[in-house]
Amino acid sequence: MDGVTITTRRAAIAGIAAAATALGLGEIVAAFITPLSAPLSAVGDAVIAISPEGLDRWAKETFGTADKPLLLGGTLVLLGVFAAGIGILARRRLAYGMAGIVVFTAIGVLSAVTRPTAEALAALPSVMGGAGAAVLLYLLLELPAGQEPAAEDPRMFGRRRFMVTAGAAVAAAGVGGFAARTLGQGSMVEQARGEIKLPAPADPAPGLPASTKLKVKGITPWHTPNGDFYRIDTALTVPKLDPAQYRLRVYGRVERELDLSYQDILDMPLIERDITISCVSNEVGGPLVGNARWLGVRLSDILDKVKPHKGADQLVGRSSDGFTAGAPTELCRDGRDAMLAVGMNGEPLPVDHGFPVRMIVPGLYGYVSATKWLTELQLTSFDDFDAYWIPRGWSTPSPIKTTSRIDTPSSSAKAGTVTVAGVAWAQHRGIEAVEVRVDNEDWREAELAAEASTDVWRQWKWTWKDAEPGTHTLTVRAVDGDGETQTEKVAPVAPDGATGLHSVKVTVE
Ligand SMILES: Nc1nc2c(c(=O)[nH]1)N[C@H]1C(S)=C(S)[C@@H](COP(=O)(O)O)O[C@H]1N2
Ligand SMILES: [Mo]
Repeated sequence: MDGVTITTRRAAIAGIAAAATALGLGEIVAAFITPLSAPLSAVGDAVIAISPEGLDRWAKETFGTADKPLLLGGTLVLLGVFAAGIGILARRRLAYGMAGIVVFTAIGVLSAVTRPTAEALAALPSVMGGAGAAVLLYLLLELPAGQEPAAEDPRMFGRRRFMVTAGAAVAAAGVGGFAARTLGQGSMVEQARGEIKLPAPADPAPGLPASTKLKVKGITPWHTPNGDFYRIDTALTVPKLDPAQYRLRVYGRVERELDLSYQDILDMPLIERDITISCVSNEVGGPLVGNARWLGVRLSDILDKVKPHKGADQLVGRSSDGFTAGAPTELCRDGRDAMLAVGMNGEPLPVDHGFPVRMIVPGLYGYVSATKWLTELQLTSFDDFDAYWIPRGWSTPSPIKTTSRIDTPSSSAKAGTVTVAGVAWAQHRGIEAVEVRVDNEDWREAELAAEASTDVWRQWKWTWKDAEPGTHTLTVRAVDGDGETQTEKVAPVAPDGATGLHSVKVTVE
């Protein structure tokens, strides 16, 4: 070989640098189209979309809400390994490396153009990223190989040039890509959100008696602050909708279609209600539940305007990213406070929780009702359309299971008097009683906070007077507003919600 020697290690680094450059360039180009078309987002989203229901559920159960960072991290590690391989192949023959880049570009392009919301130019970020990677690989591997070695120290010359080229490319793509992510659409939407002044509700939330909230250390706060509210969705990159451009289309089996702007929605009479929402994937005792004060338009007001046809028994909410959830039309207008929410705990919906508009239906799990980033309401039937989670093994809408949770103590307590406390929920039926059991003793009636409405959870507490040293098991169960006692029968989260009783093991000292 007569040019500068290229070591395997250097070839691997060249491959990784080319991949990093491709991702950064892709982010920059995507900032001018839509963040969802960036190669990493597009591929991640495609993986979520095609992953079989079992894998999806496994990821949720194993990683909880950390599944997205893990998916991204895993994708990056895999990409790094392949990129190093491409570099090594390119060292043997540049054409091999180029072929590898073409394959990866194709994966990016295919992922981007098959997203349900793909824009016309969705392929461009991956194509430009791939082109950038090809150029860099050529500069790093082919040019130096053909070049005359410098007289004094051939290795030195080659190494410096290599490091500068690779470093500059990765740094430029990295800084540019990061800037594109943070200064692009996302920050514009955050700014627009910050400038919104929500109108006062025509029908404010009913006043709460002081006794709605218990003063117990360690109990779940009655209102969940927005920053602590659980988040569940399939979005790897959260949709950022500009309220100025926002449209909500109401169509399907209706007498009259509607097309509303964000302002049109704000101009309608707004109601304000405390409503507890929960996720069907919540394990017994789990954290996927929260209570917020929502501000929004009654769904029945919207439905009265469009006049659904007979047989349009399903109201499907579709989000800007293609997710769908379908609720029974009748239930959305049976007098309950089903709404299109624009506000959450006194501020515009946070972007993570569906800004600018989402659906909330008291008494239904989120996956069949609570579409975030809502852009379409479609009147159809359950026979004609399956929403997102239905073909993935989850059932059509069914009532939320009666659930109770012990918040405190969590694992240890001091002997003597111990306050046991938590929350219980059975939205739209309400909670009538909560009972606590120590080990295998009798069930004891807990004290309940006042009921704000049947659509919210109730805090409860029970004073354990004579906690003796040792390990004890505390168990809780609730009775719902229909007088039904929470079942101790254990069921998994799929297909329609977990059952069983929440227990904690407490070491008393
Ligand atoms: N667009 C969109 N909306 C969605 C989802 C989703 O994946 N995408 N997930 C639903 C599910 S399963 C739940 S439990 C709730 C969670 O709402 P939160 O993230 O505001 O708590 O949102 C619902 N709305
Ligand atoms: Mo959910």
